[in-house]
Amino acid sequence: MMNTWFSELQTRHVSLGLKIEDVLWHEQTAYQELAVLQTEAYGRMLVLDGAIQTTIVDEFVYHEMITHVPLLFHPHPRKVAVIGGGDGGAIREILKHPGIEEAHLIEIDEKVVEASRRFLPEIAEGLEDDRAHVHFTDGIAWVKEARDFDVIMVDSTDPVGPAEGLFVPEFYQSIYEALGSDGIMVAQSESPFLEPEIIQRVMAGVSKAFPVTRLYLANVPTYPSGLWSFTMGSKNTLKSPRNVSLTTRYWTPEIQRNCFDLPRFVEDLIR
Ligand code: AG3
Repeated sequence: MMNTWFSELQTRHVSLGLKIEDVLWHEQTAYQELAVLQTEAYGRMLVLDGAIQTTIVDEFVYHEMITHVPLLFHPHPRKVAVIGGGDGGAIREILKHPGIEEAHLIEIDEKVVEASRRFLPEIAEGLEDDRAHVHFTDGIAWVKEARDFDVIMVDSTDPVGPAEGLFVPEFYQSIYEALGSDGIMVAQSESPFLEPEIIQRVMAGVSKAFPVTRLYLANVPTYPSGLWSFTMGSKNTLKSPRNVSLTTRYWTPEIQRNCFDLPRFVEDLIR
């Protein structure tokens, strides 16, 4: 393949093009179109229904930020769950925290885990840990039965297709009920540049269920616009984050301390 490009149509008017060296896997699963591509610039990359999910080069940003920020606001996280996130990157980061006893992954599409284990082992490695439990089932139904979780992270695809039901107020309410008394949730909530109304929708939905709601950002170059958001909900007032020494590449204690400092236009968006 001499000059082959993959481009994600991020909106009707914006696309990101990456030069492809190889197609490692491509199939229509029961839920979505799955591809693992070898890119020149970002290494191996997982794509679902045409949307870039993760790449070897920049995955650390998203996986560190979706996990460490909420985990360090919880006083003693032991039992946590990731809804979606079949690549396993969030689980790998969660397991860096000393007190974790159980890290559950609830992924609807078995093929995402299979492809990640095979082609993205650096990301999926956490899934082989004894504390990791993988459930191939619908996250919405699973959360309704779950109880006493400390932190729940919604590591979903965009709110179209299989993930649509992960962006509605009823789902955040079920998460609230699945959490213990110090419970915290976080959900990936898209780009403030390209999808501001999704951020507003997630914020509104999470604040219906949780008394405390916060937004924070991180720079993920392969996601639409490169600026990404996470919406956190907490049952209690947030205290200062705990101090834990973690080996990371994006997250720092300083980023954690200042994570709720937002650019003016993002503050305005969620006011
Ligand atoms: N889940 C969030 C990906 C959303 C990206 N959207 C897009 N490319 N249009 C990432 C899964 C990583 N564990």
